Amino acid sequence: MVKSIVVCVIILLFLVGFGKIRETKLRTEEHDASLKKLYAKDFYIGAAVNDGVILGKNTQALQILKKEFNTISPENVMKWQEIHPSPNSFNFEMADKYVALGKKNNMHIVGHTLLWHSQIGSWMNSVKDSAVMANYIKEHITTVAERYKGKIDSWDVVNEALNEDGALRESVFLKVMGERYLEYAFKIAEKADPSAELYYNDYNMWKPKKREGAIQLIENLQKNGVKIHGVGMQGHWGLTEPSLEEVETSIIAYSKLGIKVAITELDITVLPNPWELEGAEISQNFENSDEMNPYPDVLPDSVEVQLANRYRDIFKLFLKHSDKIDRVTFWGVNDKSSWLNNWPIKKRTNYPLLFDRDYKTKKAYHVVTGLKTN
Ligand code: 9MR
Repeated sequence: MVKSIVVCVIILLFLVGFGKIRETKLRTEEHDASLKKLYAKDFYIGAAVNDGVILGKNTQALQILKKEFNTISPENVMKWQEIHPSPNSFNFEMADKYVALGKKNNMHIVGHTLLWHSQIGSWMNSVKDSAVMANYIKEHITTVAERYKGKIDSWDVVNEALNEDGALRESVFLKVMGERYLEYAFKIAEKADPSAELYYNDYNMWKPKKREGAIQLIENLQKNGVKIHGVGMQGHWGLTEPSLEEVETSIIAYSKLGIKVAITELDITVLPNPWELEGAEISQNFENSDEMNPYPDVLPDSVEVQLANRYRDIFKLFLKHSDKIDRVTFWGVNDKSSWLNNWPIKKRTNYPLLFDRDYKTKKAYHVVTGLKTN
């Protein structure tokens, strides 16, 4: 009797001890893990940064950024409206700080974006003359790209020039200058900074018709001898859409054009989608309601697992094509600051990234790192 009690106590002590060792090991692994280190041989891995990170005010986000990521994108500070608010004035204060942050931490620095119909200087919308439009575009791209010459590694030269059906978007640039604005923008960017990589960037780049349109756009540039180094697939995706097959088909198709593929703005929404909304067309906005905001306090475990599985599948696919993919960038550091809390419905609680509102790693983080450690 006494003997069996002693044996039981020994076994119990052993189990407790083992548990402690395992717990410590897990904690150490979490502490040591780093996305950028684990994926160093596959692709750059990054995050878009906002004012709080750039100014160093959000110290927790900054800590994550330095530990986990080796490339940054400016979520807003390089957009036309921010950097060039009126025809004769430029405001480089935040953009300079953004570039300094990247340099200080030895990161691959992305410029986003030189030409986008949205967030553009308001006067641009009333330009009617093609030569005047061309001059404004030239002045803008030249001034910005020359300032950061040799510092920005990769520019999103043109952003979101396509409709969902693959035709060119009726932007003010297209209306006033015609198709040639695309070639024009890339040529000016190349002249301003010949060492920077030049990208075309858009959402829903997995959709077959949009893919065809993008391929045509890129081939037209190439046919005319215009330099383009890569294509950005933004990656504002959901738990089930797009299918991995569509994403894969696009990665392969773009790569066949002889250019790099980057996943430039990755986030996975877990919230209901009003109507049949897809992508990131920011002019769309809808009413908030309890039904549309089902997890205001906490994400149920079942959905967190779904999100983790989705990230696992997506990263497996990225790894399979790491020879074609140059970079994977998340659109934000953690859930709290994601644009998806305010789009397409304002003031919801979304959970699209790998770090939660308390700057802690989520299950999704552990599966993404786990793919490289297990
Ligand atoms: O995340 C950005 C958000 O804070 C801005 O309000 C919005 C408008 O400038 O742009 C968001 O970023 C967009 C990016 O620049 C281009 N692709 C779609 C992104 C999400 O709308």
